[in-house]
Amino acid sequence: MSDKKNPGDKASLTRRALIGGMAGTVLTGCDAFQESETGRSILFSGEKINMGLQRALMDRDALAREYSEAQMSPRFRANGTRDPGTPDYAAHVANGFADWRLTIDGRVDRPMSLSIAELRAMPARTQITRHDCVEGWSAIGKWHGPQLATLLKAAGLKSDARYAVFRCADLYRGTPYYESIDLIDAFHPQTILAWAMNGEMLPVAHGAPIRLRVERQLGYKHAKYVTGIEIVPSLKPIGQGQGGYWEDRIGYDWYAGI
Ligand SMILES: Nc1nc2c(c(=O)[nH]1)N[C@H]1C(S)=C(S)[C@@H](COP(=O)(O)O)O[C@H]1N2
Ligand SMILES: [Mo]
Repeated sequence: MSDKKNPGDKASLTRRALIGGMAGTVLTGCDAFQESETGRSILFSGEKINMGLQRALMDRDALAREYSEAQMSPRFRANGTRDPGTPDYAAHVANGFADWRLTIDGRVDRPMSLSIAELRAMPARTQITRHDCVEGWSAIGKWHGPQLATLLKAAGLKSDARYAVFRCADLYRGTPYYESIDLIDAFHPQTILAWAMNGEMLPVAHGAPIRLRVERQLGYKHAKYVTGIEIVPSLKPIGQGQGGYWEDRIGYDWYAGI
């Protein structure tokens, strides 16, 4: 069911194991975080290091809880955009997303453009997790797709890479939806680009043909209808600078960890 022997066992995912798996080709999430201005000021500001905060930060590689098939919600609500509804998107639906491309560019060594067939051919992870929307509902569903880490390792991050920005095909109230995460979440083993949900092709309402699952974060971070991933050194020039559609509009927290 999953590529981890025991996905619920936090001890099976030590920070060492996570870093070891990265083969030193890219900065690790934590190293990158500590090197970023924010990271350094949070971790090392003031006379005393706040050990509680530091421990909480270091725990960000812990796995989100995974559930059994029996625990899956009989109904999983769709929220936000339920169909991008543009002529362009309708054409993609009509031909089964055969021409959909996922681009990976920005601060990478090898910019990529992948078809859905190519994404479906990649090694994938399956996980049954609980989605928590900030509006106060939750649902447990099964997600399947390649780990984002696999794609980012293939693209190769440049040393100033700090965030992954997700571009979406839908306009929500006239503006393209977008979201962003840091490299700790980008390389988290449960961060996947899901192309299947509950054992079937990802439905339009839930973000077909691909959507982000970033299981340690609230629902609005889980970008649907993803067309591009841009690797950036800073979020300031993106949108209005707050890192996401709702962050820019109504001040939702950029870091929505759960
Ligand atoms: N592109 C895009 N992604 C999005 C949204 C959206 O409106 N557009 N809504 C977000 C919110 S608030 C939630 S709770 C989840 C809902 O995912 P679901 O429709 O699969 O339940 O998607 C998130 N990702
Ligand atoms: Mo949400």
